[in-house]
Amino acid sequence: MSESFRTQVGIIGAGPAGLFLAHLLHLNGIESVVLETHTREYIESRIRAGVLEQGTVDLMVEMGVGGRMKREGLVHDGLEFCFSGIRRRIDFRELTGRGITVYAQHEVIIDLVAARLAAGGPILFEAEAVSAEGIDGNNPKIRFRHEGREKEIACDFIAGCDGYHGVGRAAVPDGALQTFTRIYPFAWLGILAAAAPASHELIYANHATGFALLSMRAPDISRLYIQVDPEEKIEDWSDDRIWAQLHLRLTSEGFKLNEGQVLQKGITPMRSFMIEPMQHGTLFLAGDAAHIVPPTGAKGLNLAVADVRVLSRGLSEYYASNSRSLLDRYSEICLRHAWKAQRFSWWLTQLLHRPPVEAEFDHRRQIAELDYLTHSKAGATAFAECYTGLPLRM
Ligand code: RFL
Ligand code: PHB
Repeated sequence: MSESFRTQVGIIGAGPAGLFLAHLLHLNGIESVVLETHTREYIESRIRAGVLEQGTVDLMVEMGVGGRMKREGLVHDGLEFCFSGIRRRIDFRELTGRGITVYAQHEVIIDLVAARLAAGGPILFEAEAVSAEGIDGNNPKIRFRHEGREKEIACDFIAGCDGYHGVGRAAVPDGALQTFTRIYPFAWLGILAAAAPASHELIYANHATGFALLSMRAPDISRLYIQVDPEEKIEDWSDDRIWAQLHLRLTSEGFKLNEGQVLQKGITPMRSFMIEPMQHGTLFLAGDAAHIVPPTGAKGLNLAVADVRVLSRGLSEYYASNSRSLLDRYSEICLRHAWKAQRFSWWLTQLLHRPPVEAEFDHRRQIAELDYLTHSKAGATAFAECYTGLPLRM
């Protein structure tokens, strides 16, 4: 017989979705257990996203986990587009009254794990969920492996916060989910470098040879990306070759890229993926388990947070008044928000990357659109609204 536990909400995955959810539930007096395949050290050092929308920042502060982010996060009031050898700035603050904060995803994870442990809430590390069962009924279970044994958690609800490759989504019966996918014909090669960022704000570059992005993690650490073919191998990209492409693609008047030791590098494929609906019975899918956006719009982490804001409200309503009215609309509310972020991420991706066919036509079309976008107040405002984050309407 396997060991068995009971909780109110069983959460698979200690990424942003799972950890935000666990803490939001805790603040509403709801018990949960978080299962995470990896070790604490691994999830606290995994290099991922960097851009927090204002709504995510505000939520961290409200939840009491925003102290370090407020001190160390880099607040940006705008960003620049670089094209045809020039740079043009979009001022978020002036156009929308909002900004973004650059604060690494793994720092958010560090803050949330600390808050979770301080609150005495269980996170089981090196605990791999094997299956989610009984989701059509009121007593679902998660079976998992931990400390060399098979164990299970019985709960009222399961939150599948286990990313694109997780087991949560696989629990939904065949035919109950529709999936929507777009694979892009390019990937991002990203580096973390011990170099002072050459600009205070992010620079998104459209160059005839392909996309490049300058971002940062700290006053002495740059985060840089270039578009590459998805078949490329990281071994074929020496540091010199990467720097040469970054210099070329970010070329513009008065700009000088700072080089430094490359601390980490990797290639990430790009895809758009959505499922409908995001819930089935007593299972709710959140974050990358339900949708993947290309990184161009910097939306993935923020969407994960938006989902669990809705889910935690729905669960709080359920435990306070036994009503499923908000829970039953979970998928509808999240999808409405997520499709808008998907649309924005897709649009920005096609605006900035060099496609493998008819690239010359597209390049001229892209430059015309960037010229319009950065000169038209209406165009720039629409961009700034989406980049800093559209309101979540419940
Ligand atoms: P995560 O972060 O993948 O967390 C899922 C967790 O579940 C665990 N897990 C399991 N645990 C137990 N049992 C199982 N069977 C399990 N299967 C999986 C995993 O180990 C993991 O810890 O998903 P979540 O919480 O939905 O969060 C999503 C975000 O991580 C993701 O969308 C962003 O990182 C995407 N993203 C960006 N998002 C932004 O909002 N702004 C950005 O600037 C941004 N830049 C990026 C990005 C993603 C990138 N990569 C590497 C994909 C830049 C890059 C390069
Ligand atoms: C990052 O800093 O890692 C980053 C910034 C903007 C993006 C994607 C990633 O669109």
